[in-house]
Amino acid sequence: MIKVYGGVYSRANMVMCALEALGVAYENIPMAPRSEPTQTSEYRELNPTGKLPTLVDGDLVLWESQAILFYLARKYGDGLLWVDTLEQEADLYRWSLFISNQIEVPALDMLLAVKYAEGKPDQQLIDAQRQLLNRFLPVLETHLQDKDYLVGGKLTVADLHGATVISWPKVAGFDYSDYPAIDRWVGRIQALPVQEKVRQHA
Ligand SMILES: N[C@@H](CCC(=O)N[C@@H](CS)C(=O)NCC(=O)O)C(=O)O
Repeated sequence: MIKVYGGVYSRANMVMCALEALGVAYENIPMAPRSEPTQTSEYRELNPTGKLPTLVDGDLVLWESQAILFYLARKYGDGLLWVDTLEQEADLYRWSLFISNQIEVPALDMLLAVKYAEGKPDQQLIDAQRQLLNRFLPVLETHLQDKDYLVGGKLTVADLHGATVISWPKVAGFDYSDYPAIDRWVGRIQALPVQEKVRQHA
């Protein structure tokens, strides 16, 4: 059976949501980021970065969450969570990579700056991340204005990854009122029944 290393409060969440949506059985090995089990030689043999998630599917050992999502949709989707044409596939890569290259770092840094601040968040750092987010979020806002999903008019792995990343600054208090289309899209993806199923692993 497929194994997913990483708990629900890590990027393994997206991987489990994809597996639930695809109806593929899996075993979850819940590990917290930077926890001791992620630093063992056994785990590092699977994932030399010591990070989460890692997927094991038969002989295939795969890390990097987007690579895992693309693999699962292509291998098990039969059209689900993926797009139908090469052009749409290019569009899926475009939006997924745009989010991971331009938005993921400031989104995560903002979340961590608040989560580990022990009541004293570094306001300068948070303001710098806010500036970066405000540079790129308008592009996504315009794109989503007339769409329910990022690409192809259907739910894909790009939505599962993207909406998770975009939700992190909100936890840190980032105000999305200037980005109503993004806010609606994140809410739509977070309300998917698969999200509730995965939360039950918590
Ligand atoms: N680009 C990697 C990032 C992986 C990552 O940073 N995972 C977090 C958990 S969500 C982690 O394990 N962090 C531990 C660390 O930074 O050492 C991916 O998408 O898989």
